[in-house]
Amino acid sequence: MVKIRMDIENIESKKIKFNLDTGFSPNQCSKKRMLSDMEGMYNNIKEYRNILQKGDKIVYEFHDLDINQRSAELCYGTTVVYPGKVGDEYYMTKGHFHEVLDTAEVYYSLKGQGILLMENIDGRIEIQEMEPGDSVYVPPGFAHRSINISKNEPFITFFVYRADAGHDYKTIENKGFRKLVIERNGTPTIIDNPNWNNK
Ligand code: M6P
Ligand code: ZN
Repeated sequence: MVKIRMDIENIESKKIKFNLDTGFSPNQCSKKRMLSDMEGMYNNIKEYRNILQKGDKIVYEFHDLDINQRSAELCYGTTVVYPGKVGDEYYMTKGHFHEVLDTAEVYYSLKGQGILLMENIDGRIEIQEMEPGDSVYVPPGFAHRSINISKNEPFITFFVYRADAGHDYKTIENKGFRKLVIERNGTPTIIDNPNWNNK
């Protein structure tokens, strides 16, 4: 690599390395979501409690670089969703709308097999399967959830969104997504959420 001497003080650009294999950045801490943080997210509550009783587990972790939350700036990072299921439902992120609803997000998949589940406030559902090298554009107004459908490897994505977008979890916490992604006969299957909006 060319060593360029830059004698500019207080440079504003950032260069951050994300390991292509693990998705992690050697010098950034990651936020962790444990199974105990996913109360009410899984359809099979009995199985959720059974697993939790045997000990908490990490479901996913992500770098969400704290950039100034201004509309002119971008927030970006990586998410690692581990392989696993609660009953027949795959490990997944909580899922959220953006507080600034009319903002988009881009995902780029580095590893694993995943599904990006999206839903807007009118109930329009979009589903994109992702494998390494795929990018998906989440349009403004859509809630989004990353789901790991791999058998035994993490689903790793790089993401970027408008830095002031914010995260609105309440709608998903209260209603859930209209669709669930489960494993049926060994195959990832999309089904209607039998408990949608009746928590
Ligand atoms: C995504 C990004 C982040 C998000 C993270 C965890 O990669 O959209 O903004 O925080 O995954 O997902 P969630 O916030 O739904 O738990
Ligand atoms: Zn988002």
